[in-house]
Amino acid sequence: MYDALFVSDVHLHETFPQRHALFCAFLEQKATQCACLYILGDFFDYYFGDDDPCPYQKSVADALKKLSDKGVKIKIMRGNHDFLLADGFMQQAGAVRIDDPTIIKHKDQKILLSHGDAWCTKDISYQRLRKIIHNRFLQWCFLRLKVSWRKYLITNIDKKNKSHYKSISPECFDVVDQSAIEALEKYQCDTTIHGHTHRCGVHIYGKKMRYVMGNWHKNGSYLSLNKDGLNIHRFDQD
Ligand SMILES: [Mn+2]
Repeated sequence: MYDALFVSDVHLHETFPQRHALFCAFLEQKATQCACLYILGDFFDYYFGDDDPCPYQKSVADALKKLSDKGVKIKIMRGNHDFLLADGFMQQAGAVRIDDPTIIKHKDQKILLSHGDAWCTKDISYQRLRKIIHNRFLQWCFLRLKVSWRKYLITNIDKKNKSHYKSISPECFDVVDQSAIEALEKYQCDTTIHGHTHRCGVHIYGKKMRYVMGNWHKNGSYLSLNKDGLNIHRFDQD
């Protein structure tokens, strides 16, 4: 039994049925073994609002609800792909939304949870976009638009973002170590867990640690937390 499991960047979408099946297998086989499942952003590849009548969203919420009905707590943070995830989805899924960043306590350790994109500080134009998409007032206005308009605008932002990534060097969209260290110091944590970059691994800064989760494009990636600490795992379907 684990105290918590962590995933991020599952990037679920109805056009990726294998990924969906892989994540559902994880929910049934692994997530039942933990007290709390944390989803740290980019759970959906696209998300146009809780009022989107798309049946796919409902099927994902139902899969999470099955897990929460078994007594597992589910906590979800928004990423840059699903910044419109809100309480309507959380209710359907039996989940609770958490802020970015969030601090959790485990024994005498404080762990900083984040999506991680706020620390990609070399990418100035992305940081500008990030401020816009997470602005509460702009989100409120955006949610007043018809779902079809939101779809049009979000897919266009995404297209621009993808071409932007092609035009910059790979280290430009990685987390800047110094930015992560500053956040760890600010919140007085020794460890952080995040996703976003899809560069699964562990970074050590003296006594401080940064755990990065991978994406779910081919196989699953998750982190476990129990009395022995944190461990990175890969998840494959049997
Ligand atoms: Mn992301």
